[in-house]
Amino acid sequence: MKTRQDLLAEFDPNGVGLVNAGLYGLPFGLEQARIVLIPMPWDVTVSYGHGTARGPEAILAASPQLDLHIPGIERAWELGLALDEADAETAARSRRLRSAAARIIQMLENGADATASHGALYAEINQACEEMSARLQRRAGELLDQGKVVGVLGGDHSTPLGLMRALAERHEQFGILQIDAHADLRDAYEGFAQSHAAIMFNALKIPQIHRLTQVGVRDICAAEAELAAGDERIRLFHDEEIQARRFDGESWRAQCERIVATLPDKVYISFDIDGLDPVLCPNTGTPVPGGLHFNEAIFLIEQVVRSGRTIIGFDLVEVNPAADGNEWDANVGARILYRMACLCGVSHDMLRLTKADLSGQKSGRK
Ligand SMILES: [Mn+2]
Repeated sequence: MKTRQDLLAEFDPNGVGLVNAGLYGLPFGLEQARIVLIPMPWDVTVSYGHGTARGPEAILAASPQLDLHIPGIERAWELGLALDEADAETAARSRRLRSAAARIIQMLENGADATASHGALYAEINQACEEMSARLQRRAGELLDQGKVVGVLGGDHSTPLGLMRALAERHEQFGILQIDAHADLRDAYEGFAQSHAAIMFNALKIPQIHRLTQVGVRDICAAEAELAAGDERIRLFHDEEIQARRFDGESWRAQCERIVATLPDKVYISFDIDGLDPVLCPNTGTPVPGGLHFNEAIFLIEQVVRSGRTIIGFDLVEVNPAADGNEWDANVGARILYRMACLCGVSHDMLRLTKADLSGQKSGRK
């Protein structure tokens, strides 16, 4: 079997990204990979625009477009990043249950009590969601036990719960940094226990998760705001407050320092693409005006890494390819994913940051 070094010796990072090569045109298989991304083509409980189940394949297709060089990260392409094979059962179930769920969501939107009349269908969907999470938990556990760092590529925001659970079996405590337009703190949504809008409510049931830091939230219901205010594990950085502080002259760096200070040493990053300005994700399921810009999000993650914290896992969710084949959403998603994976690699000393931190402050990171 070829090693990662063998493959790198043959690899030209300046070459044309081959469309039939792996993710980003990289040569690594699972054996050589140090970071493995598990695709989760699943969007059963999506309430508004659907299609995020096609996110992983769209990001894979858009990924050879990227240049692999990242200014300030030494030989980033050497990280060893690979995409796991999609679980065919997950994709098939999502397709089948998605249309059933859409029917009952439409009934709810028309004022009918579908939870009463369609109890059996709800039970089937809720069970399928639980099984989806259990399958991911098993697969992520296998990869973690092989020494890989694992990321999830959704799919909707319900998909990474199984990875969080697998990490909780292996780490005593960790925190989540969530970049998202929504708080996702609903106690079930539209009758679905594992709704995309309930992911952080469900994550907080995992005892090992003792901090949830939310950034960019700007669409939040009263019950979620009450929960966020009353749960001492939650730190909410509302998008409007972030912008207002900037209008008043507080730098993004200073804000990032306050955000990073809320996080423990081990950090899981849950990146909902709708946390960004919708200009960068026009087709995402539930877009909201406002949000972070690309470089602000990357800078925030970089500050997490520079602080010496370790990114123990991550996800990118809710990337929704346009129905007309426009690659923009997937292009942005592919870039966020690559940068996040490489910064995760830096936090594990797999890669090295070479650019100076312009603040001049010493960082915990070599
Ligand atoms: Mn979300």
